[in-house]
Amino acid sequence: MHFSTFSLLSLLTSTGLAFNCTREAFNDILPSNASVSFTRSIPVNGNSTFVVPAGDIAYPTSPTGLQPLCAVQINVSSSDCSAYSFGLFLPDEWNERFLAVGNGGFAGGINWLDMGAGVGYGFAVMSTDTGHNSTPTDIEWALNSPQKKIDWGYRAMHGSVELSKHIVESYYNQAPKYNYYSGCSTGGRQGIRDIQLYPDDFDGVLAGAPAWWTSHLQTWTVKIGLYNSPNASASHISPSLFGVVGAEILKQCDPQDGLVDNIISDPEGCNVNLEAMLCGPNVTNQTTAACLTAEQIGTLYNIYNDYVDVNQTFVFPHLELGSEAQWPVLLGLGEPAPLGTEFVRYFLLNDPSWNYTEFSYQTVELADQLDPGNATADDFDLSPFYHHGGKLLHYHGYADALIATGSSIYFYNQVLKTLKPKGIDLDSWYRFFLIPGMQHCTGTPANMDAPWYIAGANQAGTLNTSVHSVPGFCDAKHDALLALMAWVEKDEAPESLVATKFVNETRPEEVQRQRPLCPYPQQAKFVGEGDPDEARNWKCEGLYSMQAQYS
Ligand SMILES: *[C@@H]1O[C@H](CO)[C@@H](O)[C@H](O)[C@H]1NC(C)=O
Ligand SMILES: *[C@@H]1O[C@H](CO)[C@@H](O)[C@H](O)[C@H]1NC(C)=O
Ligand SMILES: *[C@@H]1O[C@H](CO)[C@@H](O)[C@H](O)[C@H]1NC(C)=O
Ligand SMILES: *[C@@H]1O[C@H](CO)[C@@H](O)[C@H](O)[C@H]1NC(C)=O
Ligand SMILES: *[C@@H]1O[C@H](CO)[C@@H](O)[C@H](O)[C@H]1NC(C)=O
Ligand SMILES: *[C@@H]1O[C@H](CO)[C@@H](O)[C@H](O)[C@H]1NC(C)=O
Ligand SMILES: *[C@@H]1O[C@H](CO)[C@@H](O)[C@H](O)[C@H]1NC(C)=O
Ligand SMILES: *[C@@H]1O[C@H](CO)[C@@H](O)[C@H](O)[C@H]1NC(C)=O
Ligand SMILES: *[C@@H]1O[C@H](CO)[C@@H](O)[C@H](O)[C@H]1NC(C)=O
Ligand SMILES: *[C@@H]1O[C@H](CO)[C@@H](O)[C@H](O)[C@H]1NC(C)=O
Ligand SMILES: *[C@@H]1O[C@H](CO)[C@@H](O)[C@H](O)[C@H]1NC(C)=O
Ligand SMILES: *[C@@H]1O[C@H](CO)[C@@H](O)[C@H](O)[C@H]1NC(C)=O
Ligand SMILES: [Ca+2]
Repeated sequence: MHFSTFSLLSLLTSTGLAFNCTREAFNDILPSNASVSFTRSIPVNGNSTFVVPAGDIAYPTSPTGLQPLCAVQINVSSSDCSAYSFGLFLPDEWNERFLAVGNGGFAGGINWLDMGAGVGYGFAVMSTDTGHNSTPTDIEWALNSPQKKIDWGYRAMHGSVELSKHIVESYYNQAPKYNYYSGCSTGGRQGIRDIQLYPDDFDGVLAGAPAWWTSHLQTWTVKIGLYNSPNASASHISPSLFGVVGAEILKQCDPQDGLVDNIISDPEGCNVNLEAMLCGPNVTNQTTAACLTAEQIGTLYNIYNDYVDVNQTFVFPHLELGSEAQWPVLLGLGEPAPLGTEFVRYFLLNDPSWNYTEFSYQTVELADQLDPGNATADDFDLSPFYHHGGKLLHYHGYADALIATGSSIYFYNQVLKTLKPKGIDLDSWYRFFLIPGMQHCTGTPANMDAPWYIAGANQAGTLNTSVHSVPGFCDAKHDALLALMAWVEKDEAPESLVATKFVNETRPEEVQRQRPLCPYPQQAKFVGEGDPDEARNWKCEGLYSMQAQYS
């Protein structure tokens, strides 16, 4: 397979700017419900750091190494009792394209760091604070605030996109030729929700590990936390044992995918014997044990099986074998995690005194029924986006323990089931890539070392604050955003994407491993000879194992 190299430089254009980077100039072109909070110039030959304004608690890290640009923050009133803000980077050397980036969890804040990665390509880039100011796991802002929930659900994203396009067109005297989106987790949900409601907003959407199923995902977060709580019960697995479980699962599942390489490439295809971890007679101290009791093995069964409730109703997929390294986030607290409990308290019930002991399937049903903020991105009929000519590139780590990977498989299959009967094949405009061994949006367990870096949302910032794209491999074969652009603009569909693992995750000058990712349901297979750490020795020719109910 061949990929033409996407030449970024040929896209860059130095355009005559219509006005200067001043508050007054921007205020002149805004509607009456919007106003400029500030403007700031990153000058030629000056300080190339955009220092994040104090108070952006969700995204405090400042992007560095920026090109000369104009930064502007706009505040938009969205109802009598709500407002959202967004930031825009407008580079002097513009690639004539617009990019919106997303958020994470329930965070309220402008994601200036991902904007910095985006502007590195030459995009005019936007991020919205979604209408409130909070960390990802703090949901108190939603209490009795239906308008803020709508802003978070979809309104702030769409409104910011619309107004940004207007500003970009005014500033450069030219409308963007193409409009893109890149986000992971809640960011993935925001992109998908937006094209469900406003199919003309974007020409290309890069959606990672989307938190699309808000009503089920957040309630499952409570349910899975209950499996492993409280600390004192016999079935509780203390976080000190998660590593023991992860090591045993890796030992059993790594070879079953056909290659011993410390990567579980096909977790659904692993026949696992959990009882191999059962303690013998002499274990007295569960804190120091390297084994599990029968009750604890029972908890593992719950975790590795789908959440199915009354009348055999499927609620949410299970966590995958190989996801253990990230279990502390939802399973290590001795009680369900705030992403679940705070959702029910503040987002769903508006009842701060709700206790997780009151959780039942009725909580899930209520979440489905109310769907506060219309956040849940479950309109599987994406045909309007298809008819717009849009392309959707979707990915999910196979070792993600925050959003079960199966929820992406389920989403893909629901879209397939909805559109194939209408005569719309997905392959020409929607492709989904599983990333074996990747955790939530970024990273891989220390005992796995899987290649995962594809320049998706949140990824560049893990290397350093001035990186964009895939250092050393800035092309459509390795960079998912460039792949999306090639698909949209040149109709070059991504037959595969090469994921990269940099040495120690922090040394972009040294590659440890590269391996292709294949469009679902295809799986990469080692050709049998050569170095398995080189992508060219792999081919997309197998199929992932899968669970019947997800198809
Ligand atoms: C921008 O500012 C410069 C220097 O202050 C000024 O000469 C120029 O006329 C301004 N441009 C516009 C479009 O207002
Ligand atoms: C320049 O950037 C640094 C961060 O690298 C920041 O701390 C400093 O305040 C900036 N200086 C000016 C004059 O903007
Ligand atoms: C935005 O404007 C509203 C009033 O419409 C104000 O209450 C709010 O504090 C402003 N937000 C920011 C971030 O400036
Ligand atoms: C702000 O005003 C514009 C123009 O009047 C309108 O199109 C837009 O819907 C308004 N936005 C919000 C969030 O109310
Ligand atoms: C358990 O402890 C007893 C008494 O110390 C010892 O004889 C036996 O070998 C131990 N069993 C195992 C499996 O270690
Ligand atoms: C178990 O071992 C831990 C760590 O060595 C120790 O702190 C704890 O007191 C022990 N518990 C019991 C019941 O012996
Ligand atoms: C389960 O099925 C029974 C029998 O069809 C029905 O009466 C009941 O309402 C169902 N329960 C739920 C929670 O859907
Ligand atoms: C449960 O134990 C963990 C340490 O393993 C501790 O951090 C946490 O606070 C405990 N949770 C509760 C609810 O007691
Ligand atoms: C919920 O109830 C349990 C059991 O009564 C109690 O241990 C726990 O502290 C309560 N949690 C909160 C946050 O109220
Ligand atoms: C959610 O969407 C539905 C259907 O479009 C609409 O009837 C409802 O008013 C919306 N609710 C909110 C809170 O936006
Ligand atoms: C990677 O990190 C480990 C532990 O921090 C360190 O010992 C090792 O030297 C690092 N390797 C490289 C190539 O930087
Ligand atoms: C970040 O990584 C890039 C790519 O390797 C490198 O060129 C740059 O010097 C690094 N910047 C910092 C601040 O470490
Ligand atoms: Ca393997």
